[in-house]
Amino acid sequence: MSSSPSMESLILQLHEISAVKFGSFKLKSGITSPIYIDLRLIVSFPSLLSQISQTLISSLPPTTAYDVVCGVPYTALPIATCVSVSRQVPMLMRRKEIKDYGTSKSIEGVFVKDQTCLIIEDLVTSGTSVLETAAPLRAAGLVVRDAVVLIDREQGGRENLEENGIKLHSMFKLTEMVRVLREKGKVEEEMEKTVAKFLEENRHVAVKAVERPVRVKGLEFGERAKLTKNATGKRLFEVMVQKESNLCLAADVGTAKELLDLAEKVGPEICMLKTHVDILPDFTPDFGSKLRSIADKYNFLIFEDRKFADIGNTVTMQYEGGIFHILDWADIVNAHIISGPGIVDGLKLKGLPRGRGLLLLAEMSSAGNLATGDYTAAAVKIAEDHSDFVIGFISVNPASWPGAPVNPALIQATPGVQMVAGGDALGQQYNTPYSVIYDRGSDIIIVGRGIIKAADPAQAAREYRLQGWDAYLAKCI
Ligand code: 5BU
Repeated sequence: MSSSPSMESLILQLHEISAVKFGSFKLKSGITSPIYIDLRLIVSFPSLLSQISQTLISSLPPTTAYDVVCGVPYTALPIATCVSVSRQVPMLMRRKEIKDYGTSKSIEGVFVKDQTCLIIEDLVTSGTSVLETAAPLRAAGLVVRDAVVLIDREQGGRENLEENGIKLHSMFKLTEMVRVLREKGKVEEEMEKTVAKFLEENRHVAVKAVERPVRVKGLEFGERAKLTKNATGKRLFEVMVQKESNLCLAADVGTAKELLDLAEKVGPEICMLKTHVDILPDFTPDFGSKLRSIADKYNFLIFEDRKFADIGNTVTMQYEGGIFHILDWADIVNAHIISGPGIVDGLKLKGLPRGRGLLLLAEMSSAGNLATGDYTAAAVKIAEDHSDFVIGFISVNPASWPGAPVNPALIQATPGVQMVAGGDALGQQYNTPYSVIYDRGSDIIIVGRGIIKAADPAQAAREYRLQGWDAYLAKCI
């Protein structure tokens, strides 16, 4: 197949500016490659950048329809910008990091649900970065069907994207590029053969890297509901199935009024709402009944994150009495096991007759916490011994526990979740919804600031719900 003169000229220019190099290069994956492509350089050559952008977009089949474009950060951002400006198509930007302040949005720009977004990328190897950009776009309600790329390294990206419903269009393939450079006398025939051999040997390496690990098919929530002995645990599984939601909102807002307003907005998206009732300065005795009626309206459970930690006798009083009367309105509470199994007996005494459920803190999300190893194992043992009342765990990486997965009747709920991994200034550690549910074996994502601080918490909750649920579905396949 011969390349057009304009394509040949682009390839020669890329070689000219050393965006394409031959030799021996260690790639991020650890593989040594005879060819290295660095398209970040093109920002320094505006005329080339403009030509590339024009040729790229013209290389799409004329039937490709799109309302907006989005470049994969960072190298493709200037290319997408040029396309947007020259074609007068609006652009979106996907954040790689989400700010802890301001809007906390993962997608910047204006769009409406069901618009079609074309993804623009510089180089595709396995397709992972395109998928990482497609996920939040899709979670926000956009349709992603096509991705256009400057160079396809022919290492499985096309097939991988196809499997995920994305058609890959490339301006040229790596082998074509090397052939043109050889024909123009820029590389020796020997090097062309070396590159061809390298591609042949590594054709599927990249795909393997993004393939899901082989794992035992996860039991569906509906099946697990039948296994649990506790009425609240059963209900939680059922609500998750009914609402297609494994999202728990951590409603850590400043006042009871704000909390109730937020519950109204986010209610349709969540299976559970988590409170810290002792942070509400305007708490009144009717708080519980008000929240309860919102929970009934939108079909979610209430989880007071009280983290009981005392001896059995004391916690019975803390659970039932005081100002908050937690037992009256919270479906679920949680407890540390530092004081031993007596704490479960104490809480059970009050909670079980009311049909309530308990989560045990088997792990924590904060840096340097001590809930690890034998402590986690002790939580599992106590849960098994009290499975009439204990409905599951607060956990971080239950897939790593000895004997994992543990009893499927027990639910795993994980805090420390945001769209982008990272942390806050006080030791909180974040993982993404996908890694929490799929890789780390949890069931429920607990999200606070990722939703509360968003400009539109209901929309953000929807994004988290879709991501969490997609990851759960992937686990069931
Ligand atoms: P964030 O804003 O998404 O970081 O809020 C996390 C919530 O989960 C917050 O209410 C914490 O008190 C809660 N949490 C946690 O972050 N880590 C833990 O190990 C446990 C609870 Br237990």
